[in-house]
Amino acid sequence: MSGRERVKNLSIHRPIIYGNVASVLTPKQREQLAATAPDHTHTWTVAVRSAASAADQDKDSTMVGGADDLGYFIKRVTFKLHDTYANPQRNIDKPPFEVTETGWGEFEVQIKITFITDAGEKPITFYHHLKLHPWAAAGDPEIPPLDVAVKLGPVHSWQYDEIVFTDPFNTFLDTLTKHPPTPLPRQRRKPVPFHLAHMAGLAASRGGTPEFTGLMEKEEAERLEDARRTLLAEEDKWKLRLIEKERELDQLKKLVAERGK
Ligand code: SLL
Repeated sequence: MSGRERVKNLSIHRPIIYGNVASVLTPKQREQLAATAPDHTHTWTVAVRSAASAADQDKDSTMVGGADDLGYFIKRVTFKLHDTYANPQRNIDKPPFEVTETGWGEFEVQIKITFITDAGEKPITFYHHLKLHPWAAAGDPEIPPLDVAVKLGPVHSWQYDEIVFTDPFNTFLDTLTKHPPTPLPRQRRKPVPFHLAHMAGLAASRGGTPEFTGLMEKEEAERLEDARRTLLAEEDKWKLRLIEKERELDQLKKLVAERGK
């Protein structure tokens, strides 16, 4: 058999991350924006990247993910920004799939990924809360002032996800298998900067430039498995309750019928 057809009962996935990094504007940057956007306080980059970070990164790099060029299966990423931005719909048609801007506020970014035509797949949409302000310590929701935030360094907020293609077209499957994703490292390769080490355990994106690892992937899988088990147990519990209630109802109906006699 030849020609383009779907390969049944097969699914293949590609790990991606989407999210943003943000930094407080330097005095020089603020000066440059004084005439056009005097209220802007931050510069940020929102992006869709491969999950693995490049191994040969500079130790000061704040780049998260992006080891692989995703252009082999992604045709376009559309970032829909807040309406306060000029041309809020930004279409990015080649890697890197990202938008860098300056601004003053956090908002929800709509991220639509369109696949190459050969994929024959519908676009998928993610939503990301653009994060500018430092992650609050537990129980302290205050936004620190800019002079404090600047000392904490860039703020990262990234989400790991896997794009799953089910019953892919044979030609698309070929394209995908020709581009295996860079595996995630088992553990973080970048040390957490000393002054942030006390926060390192709180969240994946705290304490320096984060990196997605195989260990995190495993932990996420375990969390999902736990959740699945809990759901199944809940389902069983409610099924039992339902059976009990149905029995009760039957008995009551019988009682009513007998009384009516
Ligand atoms: C808020 N929901 O009300 C948010 C909106 C808007 C962000 C944040 C600047 C745009 C521009 C900008 O940061 N907009 O001046 O081009 O807080």
